[in-house]
Amino acid sequence: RSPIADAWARRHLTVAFAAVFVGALGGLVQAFVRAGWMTLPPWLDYYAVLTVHGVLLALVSTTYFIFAYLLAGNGRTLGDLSPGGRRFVALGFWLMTVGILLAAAMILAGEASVLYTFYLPLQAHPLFYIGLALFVVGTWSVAYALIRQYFDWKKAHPGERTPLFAFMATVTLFIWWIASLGVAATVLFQMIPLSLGWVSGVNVELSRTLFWYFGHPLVYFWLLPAYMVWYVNLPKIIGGRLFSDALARFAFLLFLVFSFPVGVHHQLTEPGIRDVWKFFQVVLTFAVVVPSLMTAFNVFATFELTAREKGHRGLFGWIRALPWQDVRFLAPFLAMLFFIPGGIGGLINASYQMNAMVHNTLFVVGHFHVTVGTPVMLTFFGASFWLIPNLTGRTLPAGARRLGLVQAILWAAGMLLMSIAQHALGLMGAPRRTAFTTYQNHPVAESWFSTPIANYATMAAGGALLFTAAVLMVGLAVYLAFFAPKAAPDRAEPFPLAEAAEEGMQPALLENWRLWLTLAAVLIVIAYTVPLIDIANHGAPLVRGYRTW
Ligand code: HAS
Repeated sequence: RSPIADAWARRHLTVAFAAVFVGALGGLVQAFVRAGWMTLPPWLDYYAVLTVHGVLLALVSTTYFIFAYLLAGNGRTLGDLSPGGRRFVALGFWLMTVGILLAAAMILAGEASVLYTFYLPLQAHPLFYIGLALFVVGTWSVAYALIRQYFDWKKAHPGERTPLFAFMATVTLFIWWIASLGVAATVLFQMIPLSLGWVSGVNVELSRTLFWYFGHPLVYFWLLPAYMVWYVNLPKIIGGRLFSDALARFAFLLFLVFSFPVGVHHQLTEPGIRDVWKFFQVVLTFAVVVPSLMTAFNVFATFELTAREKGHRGLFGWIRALPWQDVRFLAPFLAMLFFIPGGIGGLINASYQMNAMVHNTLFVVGHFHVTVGTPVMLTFFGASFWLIPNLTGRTLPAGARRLGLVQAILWAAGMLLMSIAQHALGLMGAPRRTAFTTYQNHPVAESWFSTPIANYATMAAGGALLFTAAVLMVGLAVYLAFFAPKAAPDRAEPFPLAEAAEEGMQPALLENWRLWLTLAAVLIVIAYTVPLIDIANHGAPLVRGYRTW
């Protein structure tokens, strides 16, 4: 056990689940408003609710859960935080928390209805941006402590293979560090000066490009910890070993190299970036799909290998051997299934021509609910069933396991309804972001969006199931943290850490950080230098902010 890291992991989890609760409530309200089932009171703006929903679920709950998981896992594999590391984690946690409280207060006050992408020229209150800046700096501090912990261990154990968990945590945190430089640049040098009135206009295309340089690797910062659960924890839960440790490390390194030079695939419809660079980044987007396919192979091979080792035969007979009644397995497995359409949707988005059809429609909203909303969130929910009791020295009672199965199935059912409706509505041209009220009661729009599937009511019904599942999850998290039976020392619910099936040393190449970080830097320079010069030289005239408050 690692008492210091565990205490900080518990604090991070508390914020994560508080954000899940408020964020899910925002989602429910929004789906009901779109379906016309609810009218907001005049003092509550639709876009403020949408911003709360996106910021709390996509940015806050994920980041805090990820840090909790990485702190706990590094503690189990590398040992506890050093006194220095502890100071960086404490500083980071409080900076993040003060920052996010400031930003959330501004959103709730209706002074920052800029959505979770907070693009310019939409302009929020300066305190919103200052809050965001504090949040980002705070994450750097926690990330520094964890990366440092990994390299200290490596130095103290020359020639030894680093633990897979800590290796993966380090890749994930490097991705966060390098990516967040982009968002920090636009917040510090464009958004804060504009909102304080220090400058009269900003280069919006530059801001969007810096944002998406951050925004796409951000999705891998969310995804990779879910992959860690699949690679490191799940094989142990099913009683087996990971098919290939080396392949898993290589997949993570490919994410480190290919996550960044692809952000322009979010800007395919924007002027100001030449086609050749859009094409180049689209090609690299298809490269970043490869490590996900490698993951699907490695994880599925692990399932099959484990079941066959236990004596199950036949082409599909081994599937029956998987622990379907165990929420610690079922929730992440359902999450994986959702990533199949999630990945296919990503490929559609990334295909230059098809993007023109789906961009800025509800299809994209459907896509991110079957990526971050389910593969990531449902995996985190499933992991909570061992992470929370492990961190609080408790057991996981059978009743909680059963309710966990109900939670996972409710979430999956709700997401199925909602995301199918979103994809279908998007293909029929329903816009994203736009409040439904702007075309409500228009007879053509109403008849167009009223088929059984492509229907706002189907979407809202899914949203209601999702909200129920979120409340159940938060209730279970509170129960596991405070009310589940206390265990004798070392008898708490274990933190499952699997071994790998293959033996022997890894190729040294896989831990040559200088090489992989240099490759990442080279690709970033190639993909972004000319587009940024173009944007600076020939970009649109400086634009005044559009104040949302
Ligand atoms: Fe995305 C927009 C392209 C992955 C999140 N994406 C978004 C937005 C979000 C988001 C939040 O190219 C909206 C941003 C906004 O607000 O504007 N995305 C991709 C591509 C991938 C991808 C190519 N996205 C993600 C992940 C996300 C995420 C992961 C969150 C965690 N995305 C785009 C594009 C846009 C976009 C464009 C802009 C659209 C626009 O115009 O605005 C790839 O990484 C996907 C690769 C994944 C796979 C799936 C592999 C499957 C696995 C499951 C294994 C299953 C098993 C079980 C083992 C190819 C690993 C099998 C069991 C059996 C029984 C068979």
